[in-house]
Amino acid sequence: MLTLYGNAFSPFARKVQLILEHKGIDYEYVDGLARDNRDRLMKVNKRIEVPAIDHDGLIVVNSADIAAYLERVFPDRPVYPSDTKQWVKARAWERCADSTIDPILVDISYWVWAIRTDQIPDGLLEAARADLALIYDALNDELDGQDWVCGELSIADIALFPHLSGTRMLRVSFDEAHHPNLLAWYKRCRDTKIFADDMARTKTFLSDPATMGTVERNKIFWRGDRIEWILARGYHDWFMKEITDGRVIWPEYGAPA
Ligand SMILES: N[C@@H](CCC(=O)N[C@@H](CS)C(=O)NCC(=O)O)C(=O)O
Repeated sequence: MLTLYGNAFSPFARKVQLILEHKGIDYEYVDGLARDNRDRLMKVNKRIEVPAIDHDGLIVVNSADIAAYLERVFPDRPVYPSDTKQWVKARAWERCADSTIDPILVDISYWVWAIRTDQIPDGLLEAARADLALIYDALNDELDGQDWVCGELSIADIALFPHLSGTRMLRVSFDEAHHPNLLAWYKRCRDTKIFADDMARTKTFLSDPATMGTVERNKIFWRGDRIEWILARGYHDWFMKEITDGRVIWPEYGAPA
């Protein structure tokens, strides 16, 4: 039996769920970020982060490690390209989604879903747009003449889609006229069952006040790359105030079990 500790709002958990769906692997689903499941999640991941999987008692955490594990144990319908150059490229885009796009989008998302009385700090949205524009340009070039980022559908598409599907709501979407290949790719994803199902799950989660009520929305969970981006863009005073105002949740630490 394989259990996924996921969350329909987490791009990392969505990435893993997309891989499970792509490979046709049966799994049980637990919303790991629902308050009631916090203790259960902590038992499998000391950082209290989703995604995590429990596969017949073997625990794997961190989306890239889970993706590598699933590819190893369930090699059918691969998500990593067999060609070495394409493999390197696919890993690079997965890493870009995980550690460059995610921090930018998550750091500007707090004024959309968290319970706050303040406004987004001046210039933060513009900084996000400028940094994302470089990525959109590169992705648009990558997609020139091909349907998927690395030729065949791969981890690159699977890692990028959950992030890019949120950019319109956050008002930092790519420019459709300037990025036609990216637009065509995005439409192609939406027409592909695993991505359509993923979007439907997230939409249902966000539109249901009952599920939104199960997650922490007063304090914000901060970690590595998301702190790096907010500091690199000069918002250290704002961030310090978040800490001193007691609005920060830090990950827990522990050795691999
Ligand atoms: N490096 C991790 C990052 C996972 C991560 O950031 N998870 C977030 C959700 S997107 C989380 O569980 N945060 C805990 C919380 O919000 O309470 C991975 O790739 O799996």
